[in-house]
Amino acid sequence: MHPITLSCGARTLDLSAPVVMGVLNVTPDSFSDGGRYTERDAALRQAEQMLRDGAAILDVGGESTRPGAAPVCEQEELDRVIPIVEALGRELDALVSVDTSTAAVIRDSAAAGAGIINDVRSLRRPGAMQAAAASQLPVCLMHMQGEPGSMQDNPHYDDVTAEVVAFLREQIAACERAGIARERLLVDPGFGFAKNVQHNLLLMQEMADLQSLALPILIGVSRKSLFGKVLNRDVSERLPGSLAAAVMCVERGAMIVRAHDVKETVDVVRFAHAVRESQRESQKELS
Ligand code: 7PM
Repeated sequence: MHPITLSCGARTLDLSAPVVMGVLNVTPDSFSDGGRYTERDAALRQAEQMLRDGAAILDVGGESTRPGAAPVCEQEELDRVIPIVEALGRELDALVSVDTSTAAVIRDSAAAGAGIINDVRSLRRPGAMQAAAASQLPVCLMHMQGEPGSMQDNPHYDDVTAEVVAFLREQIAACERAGIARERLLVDPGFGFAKNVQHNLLLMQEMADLQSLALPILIGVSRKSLFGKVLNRDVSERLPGSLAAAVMCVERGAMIVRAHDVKETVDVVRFAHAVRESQRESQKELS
């Protein structure tokens, strides 16, 4: 199977057990004009708490991937993301992933000390593949049909899981052609991205099929609208659903769980892993 550690620039990620990736908000404070300072401070405090709660990775993004979100211009994304990436590495020694699709942000993030590139567009934007190859960093490839702006309009699949696996297989091949070694890749089925409720549920049920790609699997379900639709819960009430889904994904092979509620997610991920490991332990006793 895939290796148990992942080399992430200056840092190493231990994947002998599943880990939690904390989602760090770096939304700009539009009400204070010298805001960049307060923004960075707030992000650092939130990051410290997530690390204390057991996050192995901190995911930093410019909030441009939400459905219907206005695209952020390149300079704005750089200004938001790069100082945070730099501070998290230097001041907290954190392993940082950068949620970006932009070549310049990939390049500058790597130079600022980021450890993982997390691209919901799987390096399909111009120059992104080359920038990721040059960065030497691991890359998370995520499945999405279409673009964030229009993706929820009317997604269609004949077989959602098979199409997700086929898409990821193609992106892996494209990365290898561009000089990104297979050992540097992670895969993500992209829950909530251009998928209706039935697509998301079936994809979760069949998620173990992604293990055929033989790469570490990352998933993000935290607080997504899926729980709003299935459980009729507002975004502030989606933690139980998110935790149940995290457990189910770990049972089906997920090794990195992206989440807002780090402390709670770390507990359920550890417990799901302990149950999975008990089988291995009893097999060891028998042999
Ligand atoms: C709808 C969809 C609302 C997505 C909000 C989001 C993922 C990610 C995001 C994910 C990876 C959110 C997001 N989701 N990166 N970035 N996997 N790799 O919940 O599922 O913050 S954005």
